[in-house]
Amino acid sequence: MSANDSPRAPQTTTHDSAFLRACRREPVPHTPVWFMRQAGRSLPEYLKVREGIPMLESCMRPELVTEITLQPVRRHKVDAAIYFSDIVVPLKAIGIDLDIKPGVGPVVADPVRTRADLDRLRDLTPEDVHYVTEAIGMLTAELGATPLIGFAGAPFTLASYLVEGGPSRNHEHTKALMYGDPQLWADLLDRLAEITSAFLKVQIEAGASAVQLFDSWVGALAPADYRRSVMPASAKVFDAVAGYGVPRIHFGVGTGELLGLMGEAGADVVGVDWRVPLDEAARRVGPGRALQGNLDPAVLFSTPEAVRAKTREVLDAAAGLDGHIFNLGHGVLPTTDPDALTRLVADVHEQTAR
Ligand code: 1CP
Repeated sequence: MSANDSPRAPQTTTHDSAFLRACRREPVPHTPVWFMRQAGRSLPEYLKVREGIPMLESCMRPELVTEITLQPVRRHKVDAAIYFSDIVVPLKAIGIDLDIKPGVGPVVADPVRTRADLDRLRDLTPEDVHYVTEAIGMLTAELGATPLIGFAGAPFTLASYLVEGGPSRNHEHTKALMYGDPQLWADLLDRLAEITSAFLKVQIEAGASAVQLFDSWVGALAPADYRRSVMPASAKVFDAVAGYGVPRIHFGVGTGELLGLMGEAGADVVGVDWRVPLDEAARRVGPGRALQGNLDPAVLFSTPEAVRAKTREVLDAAAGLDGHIFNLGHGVLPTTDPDALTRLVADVHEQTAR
């Protein structure tokens, strides 16, 4: 079966898909579902095709990217595909010396901490990421009516990896720079906003039907610091791609206190982690935005009955929303049973069929 002849197939075009309709806050035949980090992670078919190929290299092989992106669509019948890549791919593409270390994450050889370091962050051109354009061309041909979500890391989250040199719990070097040299920090985030905007444009022009900005670690900030030191750069990215008319999704973890500001930053859809119920999140985000979320990914380790009950809670909290895309509150955890994800998609579709 190809990715697009889903059993529930009254959708005939990508534009009319449940996912894009929900992003636009239009009526839907069922609540659409996809999962952050659905591509890769736990799937045995993913581990098989990745065998012996380093992560960053796999992101540069269009056939492999196409296969990995399609795997969860085939298996789980999710309502959208997410392009297989990583948030550090555009940084690698402009020549930053970094690697993705198994079991660790992105590691940057020479952290970016001075004004001279900023010069290493040159503009991204479409030629730098020609493999992305090729892979998206192949993917949209295979996906039929199933939308493809492109993505990028948000300026703050990218800055955190660049300044720390790798994954960080407390973001101490990042915050030291943000508070200690506000002008250098602002210039760094502005550069990253330009690179991120260019990377999202490549994906949209190649055929992505929506884009998500991952600001995974921005929940480490207080609202006043977010507003002053981060929001302008994220808003610049949303502005840069506004003209394409594709939905823009904005996601972070631990962002309960930031949801109002994230609503203001300009996205069409705000992603919510599991800590804030969606009805309360809607009050914080304000009108005119769809919401995406927010089942705790750890719930999937519980019994099928418990998963169903927690799913019902999410759907009940979302009942009055103007636009809901079902997702987890953060990415699929690496040891998640793939069957639990397949059951979850079927359950949400069944419970919300209109
Ligand atoms: O969603 C998908 O299925 C597409 C694939 C995808 C996405 C959207 C990958 C593949 N990475 C990402 C985004 C990403 N990368 C984010 C934002 C999403 C999130 O919060 O989960 C972040 C923070 C990263 C950085 C990163 N890359 C980490 C986290 C490290 C940390 O700071 O804790 C890790 C472990 C990676 C490596 C990575 N990215 C993707 C895969 C499949 C892997 C593992 C590869 C390997 O080790 O071989």
